[in-house]
Amino acid sequence: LILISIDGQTLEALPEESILACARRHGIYIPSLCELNDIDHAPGTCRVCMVEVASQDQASAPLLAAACVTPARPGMAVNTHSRRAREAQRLQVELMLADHNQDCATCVRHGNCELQDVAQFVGLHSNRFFDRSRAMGRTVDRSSPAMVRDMSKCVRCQRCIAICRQGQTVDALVVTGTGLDTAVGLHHGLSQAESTCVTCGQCVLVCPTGALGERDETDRVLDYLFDPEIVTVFQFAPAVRVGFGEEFGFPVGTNVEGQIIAALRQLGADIVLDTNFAADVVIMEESAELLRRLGERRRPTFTSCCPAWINFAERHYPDLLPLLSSTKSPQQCLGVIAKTYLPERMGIDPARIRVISIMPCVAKKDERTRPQLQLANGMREVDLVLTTREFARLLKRRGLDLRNLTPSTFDNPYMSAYSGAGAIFGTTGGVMEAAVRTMYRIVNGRELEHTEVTPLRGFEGLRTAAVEVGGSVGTVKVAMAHGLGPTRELCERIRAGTADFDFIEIMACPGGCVDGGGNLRSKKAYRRNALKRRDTLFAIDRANGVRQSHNNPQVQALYRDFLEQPFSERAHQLLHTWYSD
Ligand code: HC0
Ligand code: SF4
Repeated sequence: LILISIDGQTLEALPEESILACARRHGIYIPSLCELNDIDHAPGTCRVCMVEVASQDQASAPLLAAACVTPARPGMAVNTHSRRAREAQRLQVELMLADHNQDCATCVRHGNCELQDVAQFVGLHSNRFFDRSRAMGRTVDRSSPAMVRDMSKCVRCQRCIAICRQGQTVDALVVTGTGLDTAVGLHHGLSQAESTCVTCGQCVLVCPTGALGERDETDRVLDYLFDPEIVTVFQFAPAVRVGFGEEFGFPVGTNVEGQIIAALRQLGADIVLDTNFAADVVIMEESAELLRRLGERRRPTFTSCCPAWINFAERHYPDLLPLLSSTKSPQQCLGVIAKTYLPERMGIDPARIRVISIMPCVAKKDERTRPQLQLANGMREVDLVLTTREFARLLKRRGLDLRNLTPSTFDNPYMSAYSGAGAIFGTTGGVMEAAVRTMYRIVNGRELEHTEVTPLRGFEGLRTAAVEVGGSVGTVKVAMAHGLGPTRELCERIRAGTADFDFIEIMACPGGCVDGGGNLRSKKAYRRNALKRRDTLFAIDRANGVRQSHNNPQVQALYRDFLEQPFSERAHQLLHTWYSD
């Protein structure tokens, strides 16, 4: 038993526990910035968590120590708010702000910044050392179509490096320079676009300030909305409806689909469609593709709807690219169908249409700029992508509060209905389960008896299962990975020839899209809400009268009136793509 005293209270500490962790566990607040417990990160670089520790012999003066890296020892007496501790904490924040971009009002993180929080906590009212030329001389990397890396706002906490290196195993980021020139950069001095970064956005989720963020495109959306010549077509992803309410004070995991539709109409959207509809279309194409490949004994097949996974495969495992399904992602399929089939049905000039996606994803922004994802006339399939964070900003810019809106429903008769299978795309294992439901029907001519394929629903980073599809196909061996650490493990096994799978689902973000890198940011927390959001997706599926993609009546109409059948010449031309190594 380790007993220590913090601010006069005798408390029990765990073996190897730091003063900070012990204090936090007992509800005592010590300001901190670089540390992030959820990813086991305590580099001791910011030193905001300074506390006074009485010396054991009582003879000498108390020592100042950083609470995050000082282990609790028996008999230790800690003071978190003596005058000396408070002054040390304040000095650290002041020094950190000495070369920090002070233009807070223009920062994407304004009002939601952990540095602002600690500055308030330590009572910093002025900055004696601010050096504008040093702060503003730091690198701002805008090379990526998806992300901006602004080193004038970096506090060198290294959380981004930790999540990219240990969490995602991409290891794109590295500490550069020394002393006052210390910064975070890409290996070999490359820009974000040239580097091995796959724009998964996990580093953005853990950044405490506005140093990392998506490329903000809210203004371009407003331009489209206010242009009378343009027909704005919005889509939002499966996971957005269960992760967005939190920004406006709804409980975690609340389904705010109806409020999002209402908000889009208030913004002036001309047509509101659902990415879930396109997820059903993807299942039609992907299941047919998979069965065809199984017939040709080509295995395994990887899903290809997650754009950060495509980036990862292209940059880290190009030899595996032939294994990826050629079916485009739901975001892109929706864009294509909205610029071909929809205008034909609705009598709109396709040249006037702009498709705008709202995604819990950063990589969807660079997916839409891929040269191979254009229509034959050079039009982009998708014109703009907003992350969930930008969508929240957009609503605030227009004075809209989700709580004050009466939920609405989709009303487009061609591209907004979805099945339960489309809805569960937003969580790990969802694409696999949706595909199994449809493959079973194709092979057996009847529906799967137990619609919910529970063996696919675990949450471990890498899961495997054997699914009985029957008929000529028999048992299908499947694997599902979420997060790029488990994905790398699987890719290595495939490369080495030691894996035996038919179909593999990959989601680059740990948790899948419900915890995607474009989602709302939390402070001092990482990945706490995925399971509640996922439960709501499963509930949406359960409540849906139509649970299989092939039974979606609007999907049936699309094939009857336009595409003919999965893999028809037109379907192939519009809904399939290729990857570049
Ligand atoms: Fe996803 Fe998707 S499920 S990647 O996670 O497949 O972002 O939600 O929109 O495209 O549908 C994200 C979520 C999507 C796509 C879909 C897929
Ligand atoms: Fe690493 Fe992902 Fe951040 Fe790129 S976006 S630097 S891959 S964590």
